[in-house]
Amino acid sequence: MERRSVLGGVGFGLVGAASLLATSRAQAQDKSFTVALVPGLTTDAFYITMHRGAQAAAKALGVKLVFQGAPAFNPVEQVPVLDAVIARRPDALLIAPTDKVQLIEPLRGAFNAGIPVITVDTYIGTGVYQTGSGNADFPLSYIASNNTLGGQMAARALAKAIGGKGKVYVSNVQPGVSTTDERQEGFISEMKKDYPGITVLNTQFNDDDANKAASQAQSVLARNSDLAGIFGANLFSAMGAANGIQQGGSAGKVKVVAFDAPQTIIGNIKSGLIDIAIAQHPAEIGWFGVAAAYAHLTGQSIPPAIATGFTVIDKSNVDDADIQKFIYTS
Ligand code: T6T
Repeated sequence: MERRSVLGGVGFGLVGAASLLATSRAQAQDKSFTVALVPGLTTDAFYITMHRGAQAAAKALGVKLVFQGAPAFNPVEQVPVLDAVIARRPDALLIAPTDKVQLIEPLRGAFNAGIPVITVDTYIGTGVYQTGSGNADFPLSYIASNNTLGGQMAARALAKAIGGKGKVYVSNVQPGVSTTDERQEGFISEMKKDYPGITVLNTQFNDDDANKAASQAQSVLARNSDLAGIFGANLFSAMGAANGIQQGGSAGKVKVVAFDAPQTIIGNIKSGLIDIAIAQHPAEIGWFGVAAAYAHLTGQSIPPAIATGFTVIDKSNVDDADIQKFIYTS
């Protein structure tokens, strides 16, 4: 009798525990978090790959992920998208701000609405957050490549490709974008420091338009028949510069170092049009973005900066199996 009642008790306990588990799972589901990811633009393989990494983390953590962005990389188109996202009151916001100054006030709107903000890829202000100083330290964390270092790496690669002498220039997006500003600064300072035989011509700004970057490459080439190399500071700048050089009949003669690694750039490395690509790890940025948001939403502390890595791709490793995961998804 005694024994039966004990067993009965255990049985009841198991049933009770199971229903408790089910209830807490239901409650957890009720509380499942929505994280919004606002990219620099939606059709860029870099942000598409970032989205893929974010989706993987969201799936693992049971987070609902919303991906909403503008069709072009500029504040005029990004801010209305951001406002619409804020109106939907996500539990946290991941965003790649398209201008380090112009996005401060729109993002303060999210902060004032109680939405935790984490910037991915690009930053606002100085990118140094949670310091208690300045007008743009309210985001919780900045998750990105070390872009100054990336620019320095590009300078060394281009200097090597052109034998340490000649004229080069940076093909860039537009001033005010934290990532590409830092790549340019890193590139120019490294050239000045270590390569006295290299002349860096004026930067050409293309508004993230590969066609514009291509015609600029042809114009610079027309003015400087001895042009030795170009640093394409992002995906569209690099693709455009390489096309311009090809159209100008100088493929292989003018060396191109690319930031970013979509399929097209990989193809250009194989054909010899581009010498080196510095691949960022956008999936890693997206993954850590969602993980950091989730950590914060569940009461953990998160670091104010998380640096993700690079993989340098050239002809020697472009077909290696372990390189393939760093090629961006289209
Ligand atoms: O290079 C990336 C990104 O890091 C940058 O902020 C903007 O351009 C890209 O999205 C590539 O197009």
